[in-house]
Amino acid sequence: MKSEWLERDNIQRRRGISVNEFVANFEEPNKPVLLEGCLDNWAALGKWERDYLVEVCGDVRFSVGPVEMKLEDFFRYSDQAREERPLYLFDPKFAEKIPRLGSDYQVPVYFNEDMFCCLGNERPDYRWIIIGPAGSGSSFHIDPNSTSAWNAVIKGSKKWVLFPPDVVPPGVHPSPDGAEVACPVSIIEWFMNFYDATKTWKRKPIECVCKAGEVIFVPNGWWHLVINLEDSIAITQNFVSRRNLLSVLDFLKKPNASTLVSGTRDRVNLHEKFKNAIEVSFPGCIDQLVMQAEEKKAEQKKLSFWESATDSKVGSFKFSF
Ligand SMILES: O=C(O)CCC(=O)C(=O)O
Repeated sequence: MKSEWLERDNIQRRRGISVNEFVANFEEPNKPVLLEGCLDNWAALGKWERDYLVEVCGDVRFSVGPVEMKLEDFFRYSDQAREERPLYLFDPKFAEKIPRLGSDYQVPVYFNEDMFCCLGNERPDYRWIIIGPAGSGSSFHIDPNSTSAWNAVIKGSKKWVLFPPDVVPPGVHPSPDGAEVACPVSIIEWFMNFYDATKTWKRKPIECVCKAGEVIFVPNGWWHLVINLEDSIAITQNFVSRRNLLSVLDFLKKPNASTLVSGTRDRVNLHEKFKNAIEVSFPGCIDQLVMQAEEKKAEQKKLSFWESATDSKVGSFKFSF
């Protein structure tokens, strides 16, 4: 990575904020934030060194792209990986395979509301252990099923570039239904050929380096690219809260849900199942959110009428009689 690609750091950082502040300032307006100091009680932060992981689960097979590899073999591979697109370990069943790993971390308090929980065993994949050498990472994508996510770095560091939902990153071409995304072949290629273009854009991407002990909140619908600057270990979880429940339900209801919905075998029936499960676990919640959304829309319509009817700069009325 060239140093100029790491210079921009314009994410909002917070330490020790309350859940209400997080919801009001970041989750509700759907804005990314980097949270410091909220993993201080994680056993994983002190323990998840390579030697510990090899001792606990070196012979366990994890998902690495389309194949499964023993963790000790993956580390051996990582040691000599020099290619432009190194393999990346990304496993959604790590805590079921090795419950000890699952109990080495707790969901940060900001993300405790996780409404997919009410689907029990039928919930789509939602948590992953991520391990990769420097240079590995995730090319531009939007997270599945309109979920939001948090990503906690346990070892190493990650460079993030994020664009809001209505700004498609340069060099990225999603298919009309969003099911496929054509991107440059490697992350480095994106930086070499497209990063500079963002310098002249009015709406700059949000960027940061997330270090061990820090967590980034990735709001639903945001495009993001991540590259590991060192050998890294992280945990990520995707979730549904009251703030994105309606957009998740809309997503699951799309006519092409069978191609769009991911992380579960039951792609088509998930909408009905989830809606019914929400009605049982949180009665009246959907109706209340729909009402609030309609009120907000009406309020915005009223506001934009007055903005167009008045000259907002001088505060005077535009009409002449
Ligand atoms: O590579 C990473 O750590 C980012 C993972 C990610 O973007 C995701 O899980 O959606």
